[in-house]
Amino acid sequence: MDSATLLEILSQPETWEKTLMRAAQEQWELPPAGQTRRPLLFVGCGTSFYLAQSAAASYTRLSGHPGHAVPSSEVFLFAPNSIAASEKPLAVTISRSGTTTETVWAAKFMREQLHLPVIALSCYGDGALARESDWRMIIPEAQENSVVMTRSFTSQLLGLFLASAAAVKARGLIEALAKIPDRGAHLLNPAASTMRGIADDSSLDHFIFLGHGIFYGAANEAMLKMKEMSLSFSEAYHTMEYRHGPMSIAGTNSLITIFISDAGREHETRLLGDMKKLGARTLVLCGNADDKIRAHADHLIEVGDGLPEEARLLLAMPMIQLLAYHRAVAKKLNPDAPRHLSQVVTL
Ligand code: F1P
Repeated sequence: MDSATLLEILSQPETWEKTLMRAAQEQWELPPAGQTRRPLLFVGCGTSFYLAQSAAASYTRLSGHPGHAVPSSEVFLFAPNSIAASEKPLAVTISRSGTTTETVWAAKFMREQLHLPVIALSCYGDGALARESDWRMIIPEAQENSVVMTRSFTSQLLGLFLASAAAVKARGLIEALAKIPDRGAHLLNPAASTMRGIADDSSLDHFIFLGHGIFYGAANEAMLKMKEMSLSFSEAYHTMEYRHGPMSIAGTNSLITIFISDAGREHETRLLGDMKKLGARTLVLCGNADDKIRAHADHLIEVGDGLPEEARLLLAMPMIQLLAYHRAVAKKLNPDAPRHLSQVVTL
């Protein structure tokens, strides 16, 4: 029987198409239409927290207002450290299930104790989180049978990118995001064989994911996918942070994956060369490569020239999900039943 996780990974282009339609029909905006533009606090757990990190970085760039991301537990336990009394952010709580205890607690705390308005982003409109919110962005098409989040990560993040772009009428970004279902469908098959080749290389047992800006959340999510699905030793850092200590354990058994950004491209390319000198192998995820990138990339995925970072991030994530999936299969693990994990964490 086909793996639910693999089917859901491969269904992403179709799910993105449905998300685009829903966002347009329901006219999603961040902040919601009629609300003043203001700081946003993105809140979630696990994959949903890493989704929050990328969404927050994109919101800050697009809106010119601060977007911050915090794990749900930091809200109801450490609000004075994470929500300045002077700031009255609008909260965006993110949860595929809509029932994760910590995120529901965070929503209740922000509404009842801090008197903050709360948006719920979920794949389920009937969960406790939806009931604890003032606005709802629900993407039922991204629901999953699997434990690990794949299409729910990219589709919910797409929804947030679209809503942030709609609020500031960033037409270029909206048009670029409208292209990702078709582009993604063309990328998946050729990239799958590249990812399977890396996954089957048993000389690699240490996976580092590096990203700046909106790609830092993606690097964290990539790290988590490798852990959850394939029980691999994986790490994630801001790209240029890697030199400041963590590279001490890089070696010939390491695969260093870099999400190439716009502003950091030159520095990221130089770091690639430096990491090759340590004997590490490299996987580069970029819009389009140049000769310098090609010189240092052992494996290269080009998702498309001229695309904004948000589109590139969404197109790159299925590749990482496939890497984690195929590494699990190579290790004779079942990605549909990850060790110690359940689909929802309830306390
Ligand atoms: C969040 C989460 C996932 C994790 C696992 C358990 O779920 O922690 O990130 O991969 O599936 O649940 P949710 O709040 O987004 O439903």
